[in-house]
Amino acid sequence: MARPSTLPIDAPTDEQIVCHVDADCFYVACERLREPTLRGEPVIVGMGYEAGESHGAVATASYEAREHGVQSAQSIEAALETLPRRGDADTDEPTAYYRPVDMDFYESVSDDIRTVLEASADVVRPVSIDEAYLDVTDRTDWETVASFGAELKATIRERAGIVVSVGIAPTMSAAKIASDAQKPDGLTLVEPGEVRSFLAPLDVEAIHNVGPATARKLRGLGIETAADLASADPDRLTAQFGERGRAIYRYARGEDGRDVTPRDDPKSFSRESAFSQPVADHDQLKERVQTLASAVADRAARNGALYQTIGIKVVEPPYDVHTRARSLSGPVADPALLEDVARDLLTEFEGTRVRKVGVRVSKLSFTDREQVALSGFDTGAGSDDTETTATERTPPGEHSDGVAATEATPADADEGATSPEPTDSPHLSGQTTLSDFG
Ligand code: DCP
Ligand code: MG
Repeated sequence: MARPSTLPIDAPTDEQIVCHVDADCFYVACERLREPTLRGEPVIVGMGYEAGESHGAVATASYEAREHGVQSAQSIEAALETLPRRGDADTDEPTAYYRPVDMDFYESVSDDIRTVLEASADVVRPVSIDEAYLDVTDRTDWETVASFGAELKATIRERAGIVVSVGIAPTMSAAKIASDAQKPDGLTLVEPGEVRSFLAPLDVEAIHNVGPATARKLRGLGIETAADLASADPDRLTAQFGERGRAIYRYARGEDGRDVTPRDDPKSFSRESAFSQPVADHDQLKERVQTLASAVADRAARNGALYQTIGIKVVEPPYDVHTRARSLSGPVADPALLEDVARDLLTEFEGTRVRKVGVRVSKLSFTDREQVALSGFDTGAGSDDTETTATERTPPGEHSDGVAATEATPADADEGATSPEPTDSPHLSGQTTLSDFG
């Protein structure tokens, strides 16, 4: 357990718990599911490859084949030189099985994995066919997260038949690097407070938003590792790379405030905040909810969103998640009303010990700010309240409505970003934690 000891006792803890899950030699693992004799053998799956032919490229190779130097994107011809087709070669030579890509089958296996992920996390962000980020902040804690990760791996193996590697960290960047650190069948945990030292020895290119071209330029400046980048002069980096310079400097220092968000359009905006110790003082909770409501209102405003439903989340230790929501008669953009409703919903929890609170607006409609200002909505809309209540341990898939806004960075081909990533980095050094809840 490594919460920063400098935090005052009532300060919110600002860690999300992020899992990054990535299947091991995924296409090969799928082939082995339906052809168990391939287990333990060198296997190569070829894209554009047909049985008995030598055209196409290696989509992936099993770890047994990788030992011989076969790797993704190599030509099948080259792979065949290293590892002839089983049955074609003299018996003494190492050989491999070759199989053509079968996307329909791999996608069905990917769906099986996804079903387990959805049941295990409040937010799932798929990145590719075999890879996803999970926000599991409310499903576990830093004391027990290692067994949570082990259980997740075991469930995926049991339900989908696939071995995955998992990285767990307080940031998306560190979780992704961690999942790769002990492949195959890895489980790597980077605790809060360890992120910077975990990143330090890595090549700059491992840092989020540093692609090959930026890495080359950095090396030209004598900046080779994440540690070098983390201790570089941020002004110099900004002069050289513009805003990206400051961003990569912060990523190298382990400061990655990106929240795990689904890829869909935003359906809600939410902020939440955890306490390092459960809090029963209702005034303190009210104050926190007010701060969060105001942050949510800001975020909605920045995105030109009107909201019709206002909700709160209250988490009782250890993991009992209560949500309350109230629908207004029409969509509004009204920070004062938002704060009032959120505080009002909280009154039900007077006397409850709470370890986390959150505020969310949903049922969004988007318009431009000018229209909002001119439209003169009746914001005394509390009148026809439809109050929905739910008290439960968060059920599988409950995240589905909990989409948080992402503010995409401009695509930068050079940096090979796999997806538009949110840049909203609410690192408020010891201040209210602002992360989304589902
Ligand atoms: N893939 C591909 N072409 C590439 C890289 C990957 O077609 N150049 C496909 C095949 C992989 C799948 O995508 O099985 C997932 O990609 P990964 O990078 O996660 O690779 P693997 O899952 O195969 O291996 P690892 O165990 O390293 O994750
Ligand atoms: Mg993989």
